[in-house]
Amino acid sequence: MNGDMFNESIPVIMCSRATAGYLLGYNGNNGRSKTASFLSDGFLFAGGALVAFLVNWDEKRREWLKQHPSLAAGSENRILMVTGSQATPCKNPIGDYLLLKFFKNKVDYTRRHGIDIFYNNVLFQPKMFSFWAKTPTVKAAMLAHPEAEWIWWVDSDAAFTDMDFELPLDRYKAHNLVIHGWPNLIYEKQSWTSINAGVFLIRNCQWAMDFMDVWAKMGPQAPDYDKWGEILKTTFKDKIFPESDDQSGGYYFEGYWMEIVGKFDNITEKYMQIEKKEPRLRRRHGEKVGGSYARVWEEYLKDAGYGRGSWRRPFITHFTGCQPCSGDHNQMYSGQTCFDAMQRALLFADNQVLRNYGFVHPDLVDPSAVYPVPFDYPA
Ligand SMILES: [Mn+2]
Repeated sequence: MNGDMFNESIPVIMCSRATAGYLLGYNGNNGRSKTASFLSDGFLFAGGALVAFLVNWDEKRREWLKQHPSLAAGSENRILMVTGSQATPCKNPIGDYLLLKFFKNKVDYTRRHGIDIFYNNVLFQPKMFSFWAKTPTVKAAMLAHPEAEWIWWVDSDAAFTDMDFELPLDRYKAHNLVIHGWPNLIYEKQSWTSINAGVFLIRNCQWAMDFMDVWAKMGPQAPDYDKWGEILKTTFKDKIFPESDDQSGGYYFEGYWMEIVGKFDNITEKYMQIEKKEPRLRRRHGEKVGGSYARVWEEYLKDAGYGRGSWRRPFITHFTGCQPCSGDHNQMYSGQTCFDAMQRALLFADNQVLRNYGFVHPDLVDPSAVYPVPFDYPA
């Protein structure tokens, strides 16, 4: 890796070897208190803000895991979900209502899959607002959670619409970053303007730390904005796994809501037909054992395909352009269209959750209407 690339053009005003930082605070079995400085590489001013930087994170993380064996077990597949929204009330009068429902949706998904979640409501780097707020948050989350191998950023305006689906982590073994839609961006347009990083999965490692810095510098204000396509192509190619629903075998790593929401009723109907045929899928079961039922589902979903044209539940539906909090939605569609679509997606997801509790929304329009369902529904 070319280390210089990350340093050139950062206006370094002050660079100190800070002694304060992240402490292991480890008490060894021998009774002697061993306290090692964990994040001791320093701070620098970049773009007018104080930024922590560190090196050798991979070694430090490995050491930390060695000292916390109970957390080391299973760490290779452990995910921390990170999401967030603004510190102040939404301008859109129903914005906070929507954000709560979107957050509930993520809490439902993560609870079902044993994933921890961090919801950030402040800017970790004051000059980095909106999209750029993600990178300092993700970096901080990496340090706060050495036990997690992956950080999974999911935008506040993205909803899980398949509560069973799990990330195929084995496909990403050789990669550090999984993001939607890059083949096209990297190989044809080499452009960052149209990037949609509403959902990405990034490994908790030094490469990712450095990448976050590079990424943060690619803001629209960056002088070397155009260079990034080329840099990515040559340097990061093998590190990045581009998930695209255009590729065979792809799925909605994140899907655009306008292509999805019209299909919910059909999908519900398809799944209902399968449930009527298969008694195993009608059995009321504990949330924590949903995985074994998901595997039964897969037997029936084999023919459904993935992504566009599939009748499989879309994994994540991203409401790009709807701006639920500010209400400044894309003028291509009305605010009501956005609201209805978000409501439908959230209720579509909630129906999958409520089933374990013995309830169902009769339609995807009214969030307050629920019916109790008998055991063995919908036999
Ligand atoms: Mn978004």
